[in-house]
Amino acid sequence: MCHFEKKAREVLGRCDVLEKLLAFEKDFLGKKGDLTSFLKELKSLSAEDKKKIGPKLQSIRTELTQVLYLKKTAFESEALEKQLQSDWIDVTKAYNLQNGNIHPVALLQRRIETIFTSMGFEVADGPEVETEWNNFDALNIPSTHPARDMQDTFWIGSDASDSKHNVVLRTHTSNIQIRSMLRDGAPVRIIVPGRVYRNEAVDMTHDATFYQVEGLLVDKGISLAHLKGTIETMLQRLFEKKIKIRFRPGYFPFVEPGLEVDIWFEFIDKSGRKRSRWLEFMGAGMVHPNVLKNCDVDPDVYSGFAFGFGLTRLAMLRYGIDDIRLLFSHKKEFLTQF
Ligand code: FA5
Repeated sequence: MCHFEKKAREVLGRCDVLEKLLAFEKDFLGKKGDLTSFLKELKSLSAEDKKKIGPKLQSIRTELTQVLYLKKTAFESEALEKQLQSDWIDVTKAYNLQNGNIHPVALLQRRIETIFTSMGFEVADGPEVETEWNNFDALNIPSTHPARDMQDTFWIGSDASDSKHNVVLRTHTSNIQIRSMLRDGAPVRIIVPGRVYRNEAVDMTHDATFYQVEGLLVDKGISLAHLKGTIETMLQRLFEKKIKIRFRPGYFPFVEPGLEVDIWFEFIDKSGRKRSRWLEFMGAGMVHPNVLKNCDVDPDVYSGFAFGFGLTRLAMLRYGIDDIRLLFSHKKEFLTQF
């Protein structure tokens, strides 16, 4: 038995692959294995020998079985690890992943922000869900004013008696003129790119949700000449060439005088001919004294200009898009062109 035990330990020690281990299990511990035969032979022994040898055989069996089990699980997990390594597949390859690209309106917004910040403007932001007072009244557009009809909006909640609590979707980014001056006073130099809403019939050039950029500069001694220089600089940097502009009288209740700014626009028509014409580009003017007063800024000390243009319309112009609806149609073929 001593000899058997020694041999079994040696063979088990030499089992360096799973196959050898399985062979050992069969030869020593299996149904017809050596140890099993010893155990069977116990029957023919005397009661005294049975007592002596039986427990010893059992303890050898337990020990060998345990070592065998430990070795077996080690080999199995090693084999599994190898298989996992060789069978590894990149499941993401099943998808045709493509890089996204920046939306043309966002692209233009970034360029405009870079241009204005280099001129010392800050980029301001604010809520799209706004009080009636910030969107209209404070901008010199009381509820009885006909200018309200030009910017019909979506009412979120209204009690008609209190414009500071009535809530609307903002119709323009001019609301941030009010918020900015009420918070920081003057001087102020900001641009406000952002989304605005109008209760509008949608067509090729009108959407009910679109983007604008507001500009506001208030300081001592500001005049229309500063406005002209600022707009010309922006256009020259945006279109990478000098752009001719002209001022026409325009009406916005929150500026006085109010202006429409046109740009001289050169383009190639459908028949391939070079064409040019004046194109309406933005509303602008000197900030109305009533607006300054509504924001606790003294109009006898400060003056300023404000302007606002449609960022979505500018994207159409810049990239030659003739239907505004394409921009937010989420069509990949269209959006990946920019
Ligand atoms: C305004 O919204 C004024 N707040 C602009 C302003 C600011 C004037 C500061 C003076 C001083 P207006 O309603 O014209 O103005 O809109 C400005 C621009 O938004 C338009 O020139 C146009 O480019 C764009 N826009 C207006 N309505 C739509 C629409 N439905 N869809 C797309 N773009 C539009």
